[in-house]
Amino acid sequence: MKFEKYFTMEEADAIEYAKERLDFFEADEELTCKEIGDGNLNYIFKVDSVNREKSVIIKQSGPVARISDEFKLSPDRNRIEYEILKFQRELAAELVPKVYNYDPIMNCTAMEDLSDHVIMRTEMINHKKFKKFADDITTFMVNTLLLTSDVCMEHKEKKGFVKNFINPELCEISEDLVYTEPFSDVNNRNDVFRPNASWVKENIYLDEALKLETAKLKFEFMNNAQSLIHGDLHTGSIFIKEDSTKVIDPEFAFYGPMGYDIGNVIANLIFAWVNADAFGKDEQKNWLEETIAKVIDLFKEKFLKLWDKRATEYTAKYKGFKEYYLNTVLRDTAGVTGLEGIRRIVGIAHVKDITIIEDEERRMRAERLCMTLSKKFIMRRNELKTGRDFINIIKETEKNL
Ligand code: SR1
Ligand code: MG
Repeated sequence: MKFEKYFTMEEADAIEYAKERLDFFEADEELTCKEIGDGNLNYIFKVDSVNREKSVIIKQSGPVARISDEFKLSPDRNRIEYEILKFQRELAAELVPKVYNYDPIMNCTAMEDLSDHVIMRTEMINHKKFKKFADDITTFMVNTLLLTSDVCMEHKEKKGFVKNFINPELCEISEDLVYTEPFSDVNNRNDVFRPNASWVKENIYLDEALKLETAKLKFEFMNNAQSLIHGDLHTGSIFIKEDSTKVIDPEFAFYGPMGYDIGNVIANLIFAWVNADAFGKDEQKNWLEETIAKVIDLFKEKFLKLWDKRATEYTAKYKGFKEYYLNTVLRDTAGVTGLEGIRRIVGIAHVKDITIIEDEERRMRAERLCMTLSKKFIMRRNELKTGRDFINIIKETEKNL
């Protein structure tokens, strides 16, 4: 009876829920539970068996965001997340966790416990390096993005997906927090590091040319139903260990531009790079530069190969079209790299890579480095076609700041 009407669970409720509702533990098994979520939106319960090495994650969506109850959110995001995880596992098997159950009343999903992995942002702040990352994340992106686009999917089926994964409230969060508020001096929830306040005013809020480009990119985000994108592919949405990468948290998923996911990955690698710069970790910086370049170049290589193998749309096979299409994806990637690079500094939702820098001078430099290079990614997005081009923007900014 207890779980027949929605309520926000506590740890003890999650234990009861696991016993009553999941076909996972024995009825008399002794269980423990810890709420381990540190994201902006949801509650994550890790339920463990005391005597057996068995555990499960129960992720519950509340009606408001954790970060602030100003964000009222449809718990339908939990359904979207469950269905997307199942679907992405078909497209990119080992790179996505297993999901066991979705409960539309309690708005929760039970899924594989990935505690042997660590959140990638944490590992980046610990200045760790992961050899397989560029290969894994590009496989994930190429498979989930290209195979859900009109290039490969039957068009009526794809339109059904567009409808099923319409995600207006979560899209509104991105439209506001990524595309609008960070560039506006009024009507925003921005949270600017005080020593950089006048810099932000002069270089972001008053830069009309930059603002025009962000408007173009916002309309691209709202109107280009290109692929079933993850929608929030930052290093906090990735679990990692030496030989394995798992992409989690696709609750922001909807049909949007491919470049949104790729740009998010690149921007968050840049935050790690800026953090490594602030702490003088040169080896980490080098690895990050190589990885950023590899993500772009491997994405291109795998994308073109998969296109040849799996394109079904007749006109997509015309000579020169795939290269044209890929160039538009790279342009959007560079644009989103810049948007994410600015919004995490100026906007309400920060990243630890930057906020962990305690020294005021270093944090000022780190933020300005991010914002300056991000502006270039936005303004010069049409020119950036290779991994080297992306790195050149970073290196040139580093040299001149
Ligand atoms: C109110 S949610 C703030 C941010 O957290 C999520 O992870 C998304 O990145 C969103 O923009
Ligand atoms: Mg998330």
